[in-house]
Amino acid sequence: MSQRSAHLPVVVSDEVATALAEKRPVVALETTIISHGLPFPTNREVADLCEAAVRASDSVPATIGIIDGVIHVGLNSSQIDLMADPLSSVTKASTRDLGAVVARGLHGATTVAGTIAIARHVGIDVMATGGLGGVHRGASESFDESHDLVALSRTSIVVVASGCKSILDVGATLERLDTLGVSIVGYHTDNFPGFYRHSTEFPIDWRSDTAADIARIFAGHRVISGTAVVVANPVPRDRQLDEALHDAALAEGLRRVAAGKVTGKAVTPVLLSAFAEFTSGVSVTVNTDLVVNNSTVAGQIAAELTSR
Ligand code: PSU
Ligand code: MN
Repeated sequence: MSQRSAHLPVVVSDEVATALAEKRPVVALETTIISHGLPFPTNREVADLCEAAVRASDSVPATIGIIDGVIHVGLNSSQIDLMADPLSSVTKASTRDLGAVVARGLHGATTVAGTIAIARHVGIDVMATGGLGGVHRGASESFDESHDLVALSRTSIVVVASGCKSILDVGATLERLDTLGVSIVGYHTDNFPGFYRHSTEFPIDWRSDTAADIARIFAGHRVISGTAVVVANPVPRDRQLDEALHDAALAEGLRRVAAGKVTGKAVTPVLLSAFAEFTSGVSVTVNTDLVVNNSTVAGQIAAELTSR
């Protein structure tokens, strides 16, 4: 248990607190993917699979979420049950929401932005997620860009992700990451991954084939820049979503968003659930595979960082 500010209650589990104190590797995991990104009961299984993957890489998982207005770093099993239960009322919490969720005593599932803010606050250097938020299609009209982008620009942390979600405008998202000075390193790839798809048409400048190399890059990067290093780890080709099915599901999702006049933080969950329905759950399997792989790689990078 650690309390850094009376105004923002943060409870770090004993296991995570001990690991951090002993400078052993820790990986932060988010909860929006559990509460708002994947359907029940798969979401609950994925939470366990990600933690197990981090452990298999000799690191300690720290799943982050807010319960009754208290931020927890290292949720226990029954707390993760609550996050996964569609009947519990869990607010999607980006950085801007943290103060309000805490002040109101609510439950909150943290996004990439919310998770890295908390992770940095307690001294965690690595996070794993599925796909980053980014610039939405049609953003020149809607102005819909994920706060994840800005959060990555001001948080010194490694985030392992399978690119940004393919529901987004990938090219515009990459341009924005460039503007914001966020570093991108392809893991075993020269192209930016396409979330449900192994790769996009967009090349990236830096490629790395080992966790030790990524740890070296971040160790230097963090000295001179306060931005994140995004490790872009693609889903294996033989596990990716079929391209035609992907494009048809995306068209259906975008149709639903337009027809329902969906805006703000509901857009991404509506698109992901449209994919799940339209693909009869295949997209959920792909999302599971990629986030578990990302957890494995994050654990390896965290282990390399602490052994430096
Ligand atoms: N990766 C997934 N599924 C998700 C997310 C990431 O595989 O649901 C979540 C993350 O929490 C990310 C959020 O920060 O989606 C982006 O939401 P928005 O576009 O509203 O910023
Ligand atoms: Mn948005």
